[in-house]
Amino acid sequence: MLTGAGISADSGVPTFRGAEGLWKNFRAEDLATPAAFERDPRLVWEWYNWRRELIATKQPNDAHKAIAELERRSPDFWLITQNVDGLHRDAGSQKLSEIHGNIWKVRCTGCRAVENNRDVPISILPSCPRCGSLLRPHIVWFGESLFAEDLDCCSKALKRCDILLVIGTSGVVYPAAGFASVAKEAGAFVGEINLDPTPQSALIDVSLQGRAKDLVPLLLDPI
Ligand code: BV8
Ligand code: ZN
Repeated sequence: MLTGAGISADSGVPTFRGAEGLWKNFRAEDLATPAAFERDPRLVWEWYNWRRELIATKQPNDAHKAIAELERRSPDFWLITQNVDGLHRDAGSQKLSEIHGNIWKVRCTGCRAVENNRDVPISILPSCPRCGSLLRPHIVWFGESLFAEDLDCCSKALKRCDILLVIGTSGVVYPAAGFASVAKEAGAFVGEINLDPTPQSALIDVSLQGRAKDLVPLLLDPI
């Protein structure tokens, strides 16, 4: 399975390209970049702190829970999520790749140590307890490559899966936006659950329009 921000929308987490996704009139593409952090780490940390405070109050919804149940029922299952909110893990998913990172992890810009950090609010600007350098969110920003182990794991899963279900993503951010065609070329059946049509809808075998919290749990019902 491949998920995006739309699966967390029903938990109250703003999507990226929906109207409510803006923060102080900044777009994610303006703030989630190494250059933005270089230029104004305080502003970037204020944005992440705002999202951490918001996400800290949110719970997984029925779609997250249904995916965790599908994992338990499936002998061979993998979840690729673009979301950084951690709600799939909170719902019980264990076989997953958080390919854009996790908002509850920080990485030291000096010694590169990665730690869990649940401080809400997080001190701005946070420094590494080991070496004192500035901490950054352990998140893949625009212009940064995904983590090699995630790319490898996703490639293997996409090429061997019988079915790929793409849920709640607008399909504009690469390389994730190309994953449906990777699976399709490898012979998989590809389904989509989304509120709106996406650039991938044309190559998808079945595209269901609706809310993830309503449609994903139906996958658990025997036909
Ligand atoms: C990389 C972390 C290469 C930040 C994010 C081709 C190949 C490779 C790269 C590129 C390429 N073309 C362009 C690029 C550059 C760039 C890119 O794709 N830009 C886009 C804007 C054109 N890609 C990158 O930079 C990637 N890096 O490949 O680098 C490289 C190689 C070597 C060396 C150096 C570099 C890195 C991309 C990762 C960026 N980080 N997140 C943060 O979160 O703070 S991306 C960000 O967008 C989020 O992770 C989010 O998940 C992701 C995708 O958005 P969606 O999840 O789809 O959310 P969106 O709001 O767009 O859509 C929600 C959908 O849900 C909608 O369709 C809506 O209808 C639907 N919906 C809403 N409610 C519901 C619903 N559906 C169901 N139920 C509902 N209730
Ligand atoms: Zn350090």
